[in-house]
Amino acid sequence: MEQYLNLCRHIKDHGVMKEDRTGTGTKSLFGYQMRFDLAKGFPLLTTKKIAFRLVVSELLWFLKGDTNVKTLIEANNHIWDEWAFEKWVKSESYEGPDMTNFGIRAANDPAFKVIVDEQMKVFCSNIVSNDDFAKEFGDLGPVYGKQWRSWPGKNEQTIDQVQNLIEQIKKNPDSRRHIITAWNPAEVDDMALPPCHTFMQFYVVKGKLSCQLYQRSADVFLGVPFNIASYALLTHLIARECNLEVGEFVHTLGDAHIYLNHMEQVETQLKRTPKTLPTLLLSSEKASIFDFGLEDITIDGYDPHPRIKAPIAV
Ligand code: UFP
Repeated sequence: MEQYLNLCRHIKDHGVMKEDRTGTGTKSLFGYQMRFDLAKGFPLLTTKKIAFRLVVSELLWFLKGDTNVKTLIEANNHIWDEWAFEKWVKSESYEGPDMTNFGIRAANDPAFKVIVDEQMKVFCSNIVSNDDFAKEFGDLGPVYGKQWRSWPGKNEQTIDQVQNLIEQIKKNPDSRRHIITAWNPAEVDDMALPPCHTFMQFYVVKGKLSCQLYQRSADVFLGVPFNIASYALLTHLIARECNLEVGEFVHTLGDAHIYLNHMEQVETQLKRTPKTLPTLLLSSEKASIFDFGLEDITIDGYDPHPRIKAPIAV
């Protein structure tokens, strides 16, 4: 994963200070590309521990077409909580302490973070125990799952981009139109977070499937290692379904940034030496990508350096 460490170094050395929506501040640059040969091991970062089970449960959630955090929270995956929580604390139903700009305030004020964490616990337990609450506040709007599996088409019909992609890769591998897009301009404003990984293209040559992702906005410390693992896994799943070997994952970034409150963590990571990449194991029993469950996807030989904590910019 030298590619990833090179990206961190490149932003450190050549990035420019840039203000951002969250008020945190970043060092940023525009346009960068990494390539990962998936035959040479699964690209799960080894210079800090990544919770692979979270990558798996999120990807399966996308693939099922789900857009409600309830499923994720039930799988003990809390990566989308902040986005749903924000909707709740801004609503009339919310009666707790003031949560205006809770993300940046919690990052700068440990006492306030305790209060946010308490409210977040209340939120998560409401989501799990109360179906009406989950329907109203758990839904993130038409985010990835909706656009991937049921993009609103003509005459009230929906388009299943994932199913279509698989069919086309099987029928017409040489096509240059193997595309899935999550960026739906008509619906972006209704999403809790406009898609960061916006557009992917697949490519088949010599029996190998490659995938290129265009990511419009990339939180290099927290988001990117996760995004690499997620798309590498998606490429493996689709390759398996189409009887192909895996080729490369090509990761193209738009605004590639390191948040200023992640700089120290990045330095820690740059001092570490990468280890051997793990291997992905997929159950041979499931016929279709849509049938995969958490237990069918595991990683072998993952021996990373310890976890590094960092606040998420909301
Ligand atoms: N972000 C990622 N990867 C993701 C994801 C979010 O890096 O998969 F969902 C980061 C990028 C950015 C923030 O720092 O989240 C989104 O903010 P904005 O919409 O202002 O780009």
